Amino acid sequence: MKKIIIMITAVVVWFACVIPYAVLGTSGGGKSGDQDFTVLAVKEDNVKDYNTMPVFEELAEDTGIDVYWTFNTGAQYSNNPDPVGINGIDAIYHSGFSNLKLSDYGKRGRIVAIDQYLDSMPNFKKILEDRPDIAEAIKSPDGHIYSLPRVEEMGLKQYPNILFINKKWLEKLIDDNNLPQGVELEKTDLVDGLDLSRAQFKAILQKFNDQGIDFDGDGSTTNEIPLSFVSNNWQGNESDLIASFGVPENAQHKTIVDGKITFTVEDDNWFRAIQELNSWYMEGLIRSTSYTWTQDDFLANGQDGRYGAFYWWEKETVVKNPDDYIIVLPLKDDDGNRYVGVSNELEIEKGECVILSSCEDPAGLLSYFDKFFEPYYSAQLNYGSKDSGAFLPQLKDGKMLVPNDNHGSQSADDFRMQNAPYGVVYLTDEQWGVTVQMESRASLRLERLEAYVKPYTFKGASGNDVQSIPNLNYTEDELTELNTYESSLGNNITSWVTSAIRGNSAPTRESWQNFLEENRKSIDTVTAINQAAYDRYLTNIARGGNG
Ligand SMILES: [Ca+2]
Repeated sequence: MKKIIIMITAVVVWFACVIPYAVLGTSGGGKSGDQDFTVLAVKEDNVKDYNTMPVFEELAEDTGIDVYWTFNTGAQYSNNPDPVGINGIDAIYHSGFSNLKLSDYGKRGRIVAIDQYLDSMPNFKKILEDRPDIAEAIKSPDGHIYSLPRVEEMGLKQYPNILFINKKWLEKLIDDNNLPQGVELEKTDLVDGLDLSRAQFKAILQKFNDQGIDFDGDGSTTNEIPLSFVSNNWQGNESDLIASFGVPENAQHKTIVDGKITFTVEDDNWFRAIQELNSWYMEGLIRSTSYTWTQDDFLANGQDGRYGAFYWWEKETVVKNPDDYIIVLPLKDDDGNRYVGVSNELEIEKGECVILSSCEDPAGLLSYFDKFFEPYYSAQLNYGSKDSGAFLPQLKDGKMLVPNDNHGSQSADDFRMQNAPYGVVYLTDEQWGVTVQMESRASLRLERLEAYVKPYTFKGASGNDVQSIPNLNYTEDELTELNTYESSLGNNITSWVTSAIRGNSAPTRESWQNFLEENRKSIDTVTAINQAAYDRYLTNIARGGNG
């Protein structure tokens, strides 16, 4: 009945007045009112309507379950303080709920405990049996599972920064006999894996910043940007520049060294890095934009061809002339060593999809979503529908989907952005090369990481690589405490770092110590809670996820 009401405009107006933030009016096209379920998906307008995507049509045919999709943009959705209160929907796809929200809504009975419906979910049930780490990662404090996860294991996310440098600009320095002192390069050296110390790299950036040279040849000698990145972004940030000083930096300034949760900001090498970056900033080698712009701004500006060097996930999306850029090995520190940190970006993501308690047939709806975990559907959700041309028409070896990289004038990125709904997928290590071939750019990135980045992962005193912090499972009290301390600590660190680097003089040791002192309680609390949760995680994984 509720679904029919949605169709009646007059009622919609009344409804929207009574219940602000109702989902009404944001729906896709053509609902006939006879669908089995209505699911709200958070998506931007440039992503195609799920209701007409071939993969969802195929799912409907396969399961006999008809789902009507309605949409919120990210902005609409984030303005809604209580999306679970939206009338007329059975589930939220791309809910993005935090641990705290999942636990809170679950405890109050507003979203469904999915683990109670495993009999209707053979695929998900098997995943939980086969992968105790995933089971552990997606549980809430009360032991229930309140959301369907996204799992995509490619080994890419841990290393989100590669340093690229403009080969043409280096060639110009060589041609003009203008290489900085201490840098000896032949043109034949200018290939992927360029070996530079941080001091040499800085000297090259100083040349790129030389106001007398028009490196990009556009007629202006002052618009070159020596080094570019997006501070505080999940990828393409300056973490590995800081790491080059001998500290396992990442975007959260937090990592696992020898089994211990560790904040990098307390490390003397971290402070030395911030001091040095202040000098790079004052010299104009890095610009204020790197601290203020979004990743879209960074990508748009890269098209102008004025980046001498940049950190990013891959070069192909940043610049129009990727062949002109080569990979620099992680910069050598004064002691001759190279270091990179690992990010905390996870390949198991919680909170992708929640079922509302108002759903009249959770088992039915979950049996539909259970199909999403099959490689054939996961691949299409992740890359776009087979019938939209996301894959080559022929299966390789009779069973493997091969992504189609050729979309005419449309870039692979644009195609995927418009055609792939993402969300609940299960693409694990063992799927690649068996049921789905990795996208060529993903496998290229993996090759680059293996050759030029991963070998330099920071090692603890034990000789083991530092590790990402996995999805940790917190108690309710811990979640509440983290809510109090964690995000404010993150903001404080960002704000101190940004003003220290962009200051008119290098930050003093005293100001750093004061900053640490002011945040001591937060640092210690977050560390202790993370550590306790990590220790439990290790115990539970060892027990096979039955804890
Ligand atoms: Ca220029």
